[in-house]
Amino acid sequence: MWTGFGRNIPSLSSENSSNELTPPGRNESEDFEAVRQLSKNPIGDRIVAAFFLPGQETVDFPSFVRVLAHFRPKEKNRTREGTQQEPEPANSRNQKLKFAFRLYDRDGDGKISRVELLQVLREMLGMQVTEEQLQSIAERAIQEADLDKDDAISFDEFRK
Ligand SMILES: [Ca+2]
Ligand SMILES: [Ca+2]
Repeated sequence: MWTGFGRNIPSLSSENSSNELTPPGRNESEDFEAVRQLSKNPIGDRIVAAFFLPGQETVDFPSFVRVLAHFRPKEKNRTREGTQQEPEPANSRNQKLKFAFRLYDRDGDGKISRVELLQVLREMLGMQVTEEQLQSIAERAIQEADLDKDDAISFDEFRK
């Protein structure tokens, strides 16, 4: 599973009694090393790696949607008392998928076209990955999800 920014941050030890010989500034250089590692492996590379696992021919579309979900602003989880609130656990997955689908289906024709997918990808990932990578990701996602080969993703194909 893709862990985003997950990385090991060394915990600061409070047991300094035997550490008197440690030169000051050591932790700063460790911090610097962590930053350097991160800049060597920018998020764009991680995103691309998440899509293109070694030996994998196609993109797993549900994973693709989950990866993209990391780039959506989190919905505020407000609890409004008094307003009608029906959790509908059985349908919640479908509701979420419909909501996500509408984000992609810009013209509302019930299908996500290659252009629409590319638009969303560009908005979500445009700062992190190259145009070439965006097109490659869109191409693979369509290939994987498009079961009836009309070069677009219907809701039925989307929720598979
Ligand atoms: Ca559309
Ligand atoms: Ca299709």
